[in-house]
Amino acid sequence: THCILIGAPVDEGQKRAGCLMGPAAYRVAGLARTLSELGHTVEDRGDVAPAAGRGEVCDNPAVHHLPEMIAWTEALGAAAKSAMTAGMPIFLGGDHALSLGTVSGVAAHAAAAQRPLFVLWLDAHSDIHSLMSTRSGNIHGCPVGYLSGRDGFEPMPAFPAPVPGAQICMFGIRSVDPAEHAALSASEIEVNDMRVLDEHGIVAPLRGFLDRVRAADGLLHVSLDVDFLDPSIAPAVGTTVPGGATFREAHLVMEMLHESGLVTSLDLVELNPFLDDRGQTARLMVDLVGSLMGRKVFDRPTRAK
Ligand code: DIR
Ligand code: MN
Ligand code: MN
Ligand code: MN
Repeated sequence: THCILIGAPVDEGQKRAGCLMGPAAYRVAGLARTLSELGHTVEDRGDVAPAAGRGEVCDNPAVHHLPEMIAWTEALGAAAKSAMTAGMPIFLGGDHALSLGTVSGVAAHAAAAQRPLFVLWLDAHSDIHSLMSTRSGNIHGCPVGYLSGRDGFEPMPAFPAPVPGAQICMFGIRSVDPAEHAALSASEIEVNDMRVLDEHGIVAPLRGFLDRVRAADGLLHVSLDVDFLDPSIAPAVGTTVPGGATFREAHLVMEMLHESGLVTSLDLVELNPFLDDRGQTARLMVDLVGSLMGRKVFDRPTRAK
């Protein structure tokens, strides 16, 4: 695979400064070396820089940094769309608001290629607010609302080719606001909360989703929020929630994604290196990308596709 690293030092989608150091931390933790040692080619396109904000406002006074986020969304959308024609983009975040832009570009590419886009959301949070429903005003809680075509995003640019709920699947969910609960209930989004993982594990629900992607000949965008992981193994995130995915569960997700051969783009989001413990979380995230891109102890017997 030709892996295209794109830094997205977005810090305006929440209020705890530090995510802007994420791209540097992934580079220091050896992401490029990990990928090339697995036999991939790596192209680092550096960090995306947004244009200046234009002073846009919306009707919810809680929302902050809207002009900056519109500029990020436009710049990252363009970077994502162009990278999709050249290889597999890996976006180094940056808080989760960056996905408004990355998924915009990926969705525009999918529409042009006439392929359905599927989205796998690995997160403690469902991130399905609109600009009108968010109480915190933190736009990192809004990307799924935006990419699924929810109302309430004016004056953001309209999302190109919204992703139908039936093509969105979430894992690891354990913190959902009331307005998000209502939006999820009214959607066809598959929400695998932690209770589902407790009862059924990772394998059966994830296999079901991947089989649907394959049957539809879809593209698959994976958005990996650090807080998907349990805080005991991944402390470097501003919004830790107890009871997250374990080390083994997270690697299992990544190995299954690798075996599926379906992943066409990846976000790494919410790493706040300022909160890390000697690079532990950055290294874990790089190791998870290693598993996603083919690192394993032994080959598995091939499963009939
Ligand atoms: C909460 C927290 N739902 C909010 N969201 C996220 O602020 O809207 N935290 N994404 O990481
Ligand atoms: Mn998130
Ligand atoms: Mn989260
Ligand atoms: Mn978060």
